[in-house]
Amino acid sequence: MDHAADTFRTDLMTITRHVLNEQSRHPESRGDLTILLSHIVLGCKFVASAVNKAGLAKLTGLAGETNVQGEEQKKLDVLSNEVFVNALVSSGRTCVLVSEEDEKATFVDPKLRGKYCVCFDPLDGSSNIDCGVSIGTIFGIYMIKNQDTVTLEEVLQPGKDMIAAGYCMYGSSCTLVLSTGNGVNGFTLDPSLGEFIMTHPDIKIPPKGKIYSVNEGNAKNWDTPTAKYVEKCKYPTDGSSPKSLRYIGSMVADVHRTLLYGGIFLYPADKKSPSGKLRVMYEVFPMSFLMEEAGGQSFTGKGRSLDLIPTDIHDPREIPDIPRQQRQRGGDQGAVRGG
Ligand code: FBP
Repeated sequence: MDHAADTFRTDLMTITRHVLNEQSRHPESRGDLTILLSHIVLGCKFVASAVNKAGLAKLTGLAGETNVQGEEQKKLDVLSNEVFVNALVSSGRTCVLVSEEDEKATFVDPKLRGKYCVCFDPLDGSSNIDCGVSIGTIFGIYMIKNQDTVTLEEVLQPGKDMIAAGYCMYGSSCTLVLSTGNGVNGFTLDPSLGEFIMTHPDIKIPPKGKIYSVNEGNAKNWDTPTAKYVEKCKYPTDGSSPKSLRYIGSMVADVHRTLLYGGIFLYPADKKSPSGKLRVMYEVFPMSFLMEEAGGQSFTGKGRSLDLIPTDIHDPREIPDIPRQQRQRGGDQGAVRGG
């Protein structure tokens, strides 16, 4: 291994260079997606630095608000959300935003609009923020037919209509994994350059994995098929060795490990959360898009995750004692936001 050559590697494949190469594969492109992605990258760099110095800058702990899921918001949740909403609106390439931290979809001021809808979880794995365990940002991008007349109906698209997705993991190193529909690539932030450099080209999930990842603390609420499957991971009857359990409790980190090492990550619906816990538009869809692009699969237990058609921007949103079919489709869930 020629560390010297590596240290002074001069032909750097930055994420910007990679995205521009991808853009050149689409002669019709005006570079809007490239500009949008560069603003998402900026948001990730900001959050990476904030997470890094959270303890020092008193950014740990609660913000004193609760989000649409009824979860107490962490200071970093609120800060990350603000950074991404500002970056996405100021890109001039978005018309509607869906954030885990905002009850309503954000409709961008018509004067500042572009053709993309971005669904994002600004800081996933909140339960791990204050103990310094890996957390991350998740995003998925849709093209909107008419940015001037966009409605919430148009946002509630199946995951398979996404045109790009990614996550940024804030861990021992900061890694951004991205797909624009032509494979999956990983980039590591070089703090000395402030640049994301390609370190994981063309990620392909290993066909076989020795790891299963699930919160076994929910086992008593599982349905029989789930319980049987996990049992098989622990006590295989085909003579193969038992799988190892790995569970971090941050979807970004658990999915990142699964993409690189193989295996399975699952968050099954159960008696406590009959529709599951992971949010469809800004957790399940982006991660399923990446998993499929990397040669893996993503299922709901009943079908392909990306075929799901959400009925609400925060699906599954358990609105107590209002059965699903009575729930209003779309309705007034939007707010307007300018630069
Ligand atoms: P948020 O932290 O963004 O709400 O995400 C949900 C999440 O933290 C996932 O990252 C993770 O996979 C899961 O919930 C962990 O849930 P649990 O603590 O129930 O195992």
